[in-house]
Parts: sequence; C-alpha cells; structure tokens
Amino acid sequence: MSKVHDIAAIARRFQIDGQFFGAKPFGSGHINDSYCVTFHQAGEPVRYMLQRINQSIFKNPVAVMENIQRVTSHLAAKVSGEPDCNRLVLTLISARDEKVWHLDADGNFWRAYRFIEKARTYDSVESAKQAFQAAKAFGRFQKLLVDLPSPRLHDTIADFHHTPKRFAALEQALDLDVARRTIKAKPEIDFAFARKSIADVLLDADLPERITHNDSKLNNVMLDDVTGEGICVVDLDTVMSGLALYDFGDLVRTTTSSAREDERDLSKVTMQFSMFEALVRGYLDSAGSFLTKAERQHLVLSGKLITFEQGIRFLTDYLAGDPYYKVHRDEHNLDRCRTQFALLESIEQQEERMDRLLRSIE
Ligand code: GN1
Ligand code: MG
Repeated sequence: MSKVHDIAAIARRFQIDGQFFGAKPFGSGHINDSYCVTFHQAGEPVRYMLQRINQSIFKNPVAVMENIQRVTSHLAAKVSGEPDCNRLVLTLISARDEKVWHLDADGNFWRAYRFIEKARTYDSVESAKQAFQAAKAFGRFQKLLVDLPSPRLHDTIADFHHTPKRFAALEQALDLDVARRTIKAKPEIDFAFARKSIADVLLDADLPERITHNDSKLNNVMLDDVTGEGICVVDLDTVMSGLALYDFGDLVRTTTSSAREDERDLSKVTMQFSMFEALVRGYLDSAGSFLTKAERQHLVLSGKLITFEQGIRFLTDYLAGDPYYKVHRDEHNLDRCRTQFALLESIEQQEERMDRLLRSIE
C-alpha cells in the first residue's frame, strides 16, 4: 500500500513564500510521484512541481540531486540573458536547510522545482513540427552540456542503456519465471530472441561518451503553448554519461508513432516517416555541430536499438511480476512491450528508406 503523504507539510519545507493553497498529482511518469502545488503569494497563485524520488529505483538520491544541481546550474548559466531564460531550464528550489532536497520522517526524498508555465508536454505526437522541436531541444540540451566541467557525473543507475545486460536480465527473468507468465508472453519472448543481435549495435560502433539525458521521451520536453517551440527538457534523474544516440533513439521510439506507449490496438502503431524526418532535421539543427560522422551514421540504428531495449525492459518487468514500472492494469507491461515490438517491426520495414534519407542530408 502506498502511503498518503502530507503534501502541504512537505511543500512548506522548501523555500517557498506565501500560503499553501493546494496540490494535485501531475504527469504520466512511471517512476517518481509528481505533484503540482500552488501557493498564494501576494494574492497571486504561483505553482511549483514537487516530486518524491522513487528510492527502490534510485538507490542513491543524493547522487541524483547532485547531478541535477550541477546540470541545471550549468544550463542556467549558459542561457542567462536569453529572453524568458527562466523557462528554458528547470530551477531547483532549496529546502529551508539549504539542501536541494527534503528528507521526510519516513525517509522519503523530495525535491521542488519552479513550475514552467504556458508550456506542456505531450504523451503522443500530433505534428511533425512537434517532432522537430522535441529533437531540437534534446540536441541543444546535449550541446550545452558538452563543456560541463569535471568530475564525471554520477552513474545514478549503472549500465542504464547497456542493452546486452538488459537482455541478460530478460533471460534471467525467464529462468526464474516468478510470476508464472512466460507462457502468456511466448510470441514476445520469441520476437526478442530472434533479434538478440540488435543489442550490440551501438556498443560495437566506437562512439564517444557524452553527457546525455537518457530518458528523452517526447513527454520529457515542454513545448511552448504559443510558439510550439521545445523550450525546456525535464525529468533529469538519469542525466549522466552515455551515448548521444541513446537520446536520439528514445525520440524515435516515442515520437515517430502517434499511438501511446501502451496502445492495445497495434494497427495504430507505425513508424511515420514524416516524423522520423522531422526528428533528424530537428536534432541535427542543434546537435549537428558536434556529432561525429559515426554518430550520424547510426541514427537509424539507435531508434531500432532503443525501441528494442525498451520492449525487453517492459517484457522483463512483466515476467518478473511488475516490480519496476507503475502499472494500472494486469497486462500493462505486456501491452507496452507489444507496442515497442510493433514499432520495431515498422522501423525494420522502412529501414532502407530511413537510411537513404540520412545519406541524402549528410
Ligand atoms: C521510465 O519515469 P519515466 O516514465 O520518465 C524509465 C525510462 C523508460 C520509460 C518508459 C529511471 O521513465 O528509462 O524509458 O519509463 N525511467 C527509469 O516510458 O527507468
Ligand atoms: Mg523518468
């Protein structure tokens, strides 16, 4: 049973002026708990984002917060002076004891951000413009972090995108079969094993390590309500060293299909070429100046890889009895796995055309 938290009391532990007015659960993340909280300040409502870090997944929340603090300060310094610069980067609110988190009496870690107004996220793509803007925003995020001073960021989750290890975890879940579900997922298991070789495509490609977001889903970038521009990348828990293409790959996974991640009608799940093209153009618009030739050449493969990886992660969680992702129905993780695999098939069918596009704009 999840505990009911006293959100008002927790919010008051942060350096927020005024009267607490209310709080609502926020967003569609699978890991942390997020609330939009409102305070009245001089008669005006002002909103903040309050989040509880899921410590069964982030075992070292202080390391997570140290990474986020370094990254957001660096980004803020880079964009200072730009119009509306407060909306271009997440701003952490310190707790009353000056730390950037609050540890409650039950051992929960909380953090607060200024809320970014007049912008929102989308769980599924509605236009090629959105795809372009999302990819441009993540490319810019990577570009602004190229010169983050040392030391290296903490690895908050080890081997996060190490796909062969993700595959090994699937094999282990199959062996254990703790939830007695392997029988129900036979076609998906066969699908995964038939493609096991995809797991190595980026690790074998000699690509440079960079600072990457690692969870670059479409719904982790805020698009401005008026201009539609991708203004701010959010959900920074997994910002750490990685391959730039992990981020591009996750954009392909979450933005080329207009179906939701857990869509049950698989006929709706297709890789829309126009969206892929918009992603490539948006990403190169901001990241093109620093990407190596090898990185550019692996853009298509990164989409395949991350879609495959996410499919096996959902499948593994399903077989293990859903310990990791929040689920809202019995076969939720299996449904999510199926959409990933349907999208992967659609990518496979269009791979040559996707490659031709890349060659034409090299
Ligand atoms: C999780 O919390 P959320 O929804 O942003 C997961 C990502 C997955 C994603 C799938 C720490 O992200 O890696 O790609 O679900 N985050 C973690 O939607 O595992
Ligand atoms: Mg996340």
